[in-house]
Amino acid sequence: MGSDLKSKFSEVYNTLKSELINDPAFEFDDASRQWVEKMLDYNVPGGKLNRGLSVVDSYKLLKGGELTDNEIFLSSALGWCIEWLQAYFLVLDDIMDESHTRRGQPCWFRLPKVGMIAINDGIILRNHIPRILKKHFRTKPYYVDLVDLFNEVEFQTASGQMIDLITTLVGEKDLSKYSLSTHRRIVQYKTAYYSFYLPVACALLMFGEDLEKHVEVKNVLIEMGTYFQVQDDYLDCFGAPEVIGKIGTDIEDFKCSWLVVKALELANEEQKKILHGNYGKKDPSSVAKVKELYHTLNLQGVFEDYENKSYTKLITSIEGHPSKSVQAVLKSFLGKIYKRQK
Ligand code: DMA
Ligand code: MG
Ligand code: MG
Ligand code: MG
Repeated sequence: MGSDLKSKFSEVYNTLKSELINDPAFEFDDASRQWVEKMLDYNVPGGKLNRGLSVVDSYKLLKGGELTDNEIFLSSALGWCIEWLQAYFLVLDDIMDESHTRRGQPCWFRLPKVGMIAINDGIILRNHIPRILKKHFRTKPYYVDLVDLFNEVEFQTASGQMIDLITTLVGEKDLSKYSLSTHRRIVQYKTAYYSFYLPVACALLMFGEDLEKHVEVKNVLIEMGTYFQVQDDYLDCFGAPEVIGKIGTDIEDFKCSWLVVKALELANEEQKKILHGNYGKKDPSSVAKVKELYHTLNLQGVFEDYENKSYTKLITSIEGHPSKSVQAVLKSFLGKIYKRQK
């Protein structure tokens, strides 16, 4: 994607922010306006912006030609709605996962002046989305479908987060209950819908398409999202914190991560004992023992193999699609995440 579209995308953030800050709710109230501005700047634009930019990118590939200024603005605004949704989920996810850093800075709730106000900030972020949609898309023929899409995907993500969180209770009782099928269900719901299906679905709706006719596209995107979250699980342990911008907590948190599922699959009885005795413990020596076992089991190699196989499978599914422009959308998205380090 051209740097011109990227800088236009960033400009749209400033427009949307100033509209939200100048809400009548904060009239004559500088303190509230400043809080919202700081909260947005801290939590919304600092990521890779893959999801948001993908809406613009996908729309351009569907159209197959240059975009008008209005099309750039509208596709960017939809992209930002996804970035807002992501910010909302991450602010709350970091509280629930007891994380320390995000995007190379302390998690929002870790700031002394913020603390549990972050919960309400998450709710504010969530409430900004329908306001953006109403302001810019109310008169569009696809407005109802757009609102419905965001509602559905938010529900799916929150459900995935719930399954992610309550599954740790199962694991605490009996770690051997963690399986690839449980993992799959968690990541499909908590990550794949909002990160992969939503950006392309937004572009399709804006292009005048009926989402019901694109079930195949949806299936490929969910596969891609699953692969993306396996990468996230892998990087939680093997990624460099200064590159991924966050310190992993999956081992401490007893998470049903792809790594622990693979470890359980490959471990002998002796090694299983190490897992059962150390997984989900906060003390650094337990965490180190789990990591050492991951190394012994060569989970880096197992992951590399998974990554190569997933890529081949995804490319094959994509090339089976009848439309060349849809193929281009999917390949572009896959290219952004294949072998990612962050
Ligand atoms: C996060 O899963 C999913 C959502 C919906 C925020 P995670 O806790 O593994 O994400 P991260 O590693 O970024 O904290
Ligand atoms: Mg987390
Ligand atoms: Mg989480
Ligand atoms: Mg993670």
